[in-house]
Amino acid sequence: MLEPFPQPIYVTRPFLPPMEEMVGQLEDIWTSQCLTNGGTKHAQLELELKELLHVPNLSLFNNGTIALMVACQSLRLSGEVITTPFTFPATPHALTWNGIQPVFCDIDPRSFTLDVSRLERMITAKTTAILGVHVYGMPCDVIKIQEIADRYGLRVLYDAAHAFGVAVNNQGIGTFGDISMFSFHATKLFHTVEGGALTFNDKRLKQRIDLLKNFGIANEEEVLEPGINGKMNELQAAMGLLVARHLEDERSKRAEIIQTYRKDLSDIAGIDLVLPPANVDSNYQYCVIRVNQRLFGRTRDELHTLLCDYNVHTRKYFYPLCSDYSCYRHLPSTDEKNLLVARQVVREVLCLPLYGDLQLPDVRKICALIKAFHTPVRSIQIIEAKTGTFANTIPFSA
Ligand code: T4K
Repeated sequence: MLEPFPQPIYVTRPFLPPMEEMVGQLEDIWTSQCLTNGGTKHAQLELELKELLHVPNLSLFNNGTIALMVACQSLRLSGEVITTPFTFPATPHALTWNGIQPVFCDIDPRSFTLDVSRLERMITAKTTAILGVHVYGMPCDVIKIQEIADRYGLRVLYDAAHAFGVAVNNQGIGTFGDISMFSFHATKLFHTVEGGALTFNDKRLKQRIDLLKNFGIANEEEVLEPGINGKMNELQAAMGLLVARHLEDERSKRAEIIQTYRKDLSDIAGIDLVLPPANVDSNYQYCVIRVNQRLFGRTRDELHTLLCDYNVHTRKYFYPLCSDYSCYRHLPSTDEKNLLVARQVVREVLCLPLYGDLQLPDVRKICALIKAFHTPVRSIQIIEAKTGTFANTIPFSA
């Protein structure tokens, strides 16, 4: 008999370094009296992250959304930008805040990222860029996207909010396209409480990006552009330095949890664990399953509610599609027929709890619950009116 968990199990929990390590960082900050506007912690974190992410250039930000907005400004994007509807609201909103119209392209049924076979037909005379999202840390088809962008003279941006530490064929994910944005929100594998970064290959961008995130201030007497406040402060940077120290430990614990899910979910019909292809180094940011209602016997929404009743709080990331938000529904690209795959995927995916402190027996229990909720192909027994005996058994799927 499976009992509900006594305490809520959330989809994630932030990694917290030992408190005494943070106290040491705070002492440094108190001594320096430098709290923000580019202190030593900030400088050190930029250096460390360039190495960790295997990128040549990096600028830190106070969060990923502002970073993405600045990325658009730094490339002077305008008109229309093609992106995915299967993402967090920050992706299209960063475009809209720049006066750019998001154009939603359907997604690939396996990677859930932009379907490159449909990209070209979304390009118009107003298109200035493609904004791919490495959703759940699953890389976009970076090679084909670049080919298409080069053919049409478009810029390429990546929302790599979920992709810290991901590599494709041993190449850091932040080296593809013109600019990539990483989120360092508390819910991410690597975090600075709130925070983010832009990475880019062209070193000339560094000066412009750093100018834009500091109000456009060049020096005490010159303001060159209408910039914004996107600066990461010293307390955020200090947290980042500590989280970085423990990153590999957190990542390997998550890898073990994913292996446990993989094993225990493998024999449940209609439940597929979503995993990246073999040439990708995963960061284990999310544990995503896809629910096939016909085989599992229940919908994704039913499974979500049932788990909730047992105190397991999964998330339907990223339902609803951005194209279904009231602020975007009027756009031509939100047409039902344009987004068939995204519409199906968004009804079938569920993010299960995943964080380093999640105990393996709890993972096994979550899997056992899912197994218990599985309703095999049901049978209706039709009783013949005349004889009262069982005449037939008709299998059907829900
Ligand atoms: N692009 C993409 C593709 C993104 O996914 C995101 C952010 C962005 C851009 C923007 O980056 P940032 O500007 O945020 O850097 C969370 C995060 O707030 C958000 O950063 C993230 N994506 C998104 C996928 O997840 P919510 O609204 O789901 O968070 P919340 O508060 O419901 O937290 C989820 C669970 O985590 C809670 O049930 C409990 C646990 N939790 C959360 C926090 C904040 C804790 O245990 N402690 C905590 O402090 O958005």
